[in-house]
Amino acid sequence: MRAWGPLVAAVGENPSALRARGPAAAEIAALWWLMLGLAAAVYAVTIVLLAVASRRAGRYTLRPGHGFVVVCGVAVPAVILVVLMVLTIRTGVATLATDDEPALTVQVEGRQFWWDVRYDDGAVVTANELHLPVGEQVEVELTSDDVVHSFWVPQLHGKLDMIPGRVNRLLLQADEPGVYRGICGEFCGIQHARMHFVVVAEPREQFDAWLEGQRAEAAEPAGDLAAEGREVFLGTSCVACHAIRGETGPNAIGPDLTHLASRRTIAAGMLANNRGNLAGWILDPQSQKQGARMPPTNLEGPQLQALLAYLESLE
Ligand code: HEC
Ligand SMILES: [Cu+2]
Repeated sequence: MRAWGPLVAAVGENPSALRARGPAAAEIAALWWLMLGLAAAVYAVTIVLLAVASRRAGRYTLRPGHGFVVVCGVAVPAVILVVLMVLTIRTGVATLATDDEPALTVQVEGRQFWWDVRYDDGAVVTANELHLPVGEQVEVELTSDDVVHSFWVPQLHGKLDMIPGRVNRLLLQADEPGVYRGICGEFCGIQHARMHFVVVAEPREQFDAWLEGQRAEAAEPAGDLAAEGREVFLGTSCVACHAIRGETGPNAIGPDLTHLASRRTIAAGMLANNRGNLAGWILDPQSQKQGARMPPTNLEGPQLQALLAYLESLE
C-alpha cells in the first residue's frame, strides 16, 4: 500500500475508467456499460432457462428442438457478437487521433521506470507530471527509450503502447479541472508497478503560467547553503545523469531536475516530494525502489543538507 500513499494524496479521486473526465474515456465507459448490460441480460436469460429446465426435469425429459439450438445457440450469440464488434470498432475510431490541429503537442517517453515529458518541441523538459489546458485537445506523442511501456490515464483515455523506435499518437482532453492518475499499463520490468505519473488539467491561464514557469532556466540558489548545494550537485555523480537547465548539459539518463521542487511527487509517483523523502531517495534509491536506474550516494551530512536546500530551491 505504501506505493499508493503519495499518489492518493496527489490525485483527487479514484482513477476508475468509469469515472470518465474526458470525451475519449466517456466513449470507452459507455461501451463498457453496454457490454455489462448485455452480459447481464444473457446471464439472466440463461439462469431462467436453467431454472425452468430443472423444475421440469423431474417430470419428463426436456428435449429442446433444433430450432431452439439454432436460435439461442447460434443466431442470438452471433447477433450480439457482431453488434459488439461494430460498436467496439466505432469506439476505436471515435477515440483515435484526428488530423485536427491540436492545441498543443507533448512528447512523452517511457523509461524504466519513469516518464520523460517534453513541451515546446523538447525545449521544456520535466518528468512524471503532465499539465494540460482543460477542454482542449492535446496531442501526446508516445515513444520509449528501452522496452515497451503503455501510457494510461484511465479517466481520460484508453491505453496506448509506447514502443522503442515508433511514435504513437493519443489525443487527450480533460473536460474538468483536476489531477488524474496515470499508470504504466504494460509490464516493463521489476519496478513496473511503481511507474506512475499525474496529469494536471487546469484552466488555460493557469496552464500558460505553469508552462512559462517551466520555460525558465533553473533559479539561482538563494542563500549560501543552496549555493553550496549547487556545488555538491555539480561536483558529484548527479551531474552525469540529471540535467538542470542553465547549469548542466542536456543529460537525460535520469529525470530533468530544473524545476524539481514544482512537482508533486518524486520517483514516478512513488513518494511525496518533501525533504525527508528526497533525502532518503538520494542516499539510497535502491532501498525504496529496487532496480531503479539510480545508484546510492555517499554524502556527508552537511553536503546532503546543502544539496537538499539547493534541490528544494528549484521551483
Ligand atoms: C546513473 C544515473 C544517475 C545518477 C548518478 C543519479 N541519478 Fe538521480 N535518478 C536517476 C534515474 C534513472 C531516476 C529515475 C528513477 C525512477 O523513478 O525510476 C532518478 C531520480 C532522481 C530524483 C527524482 C526525480 C523525479 O522527479 O522523480 C531525484 C531528486 C534525483 N534522482 C536526484 C539525484 C541526485 C541529487 C544525484 C546525485 C547525488 C543523483 N540523482 C544521481 C539516475 C541517476
Ligand atoms: Cu513501464
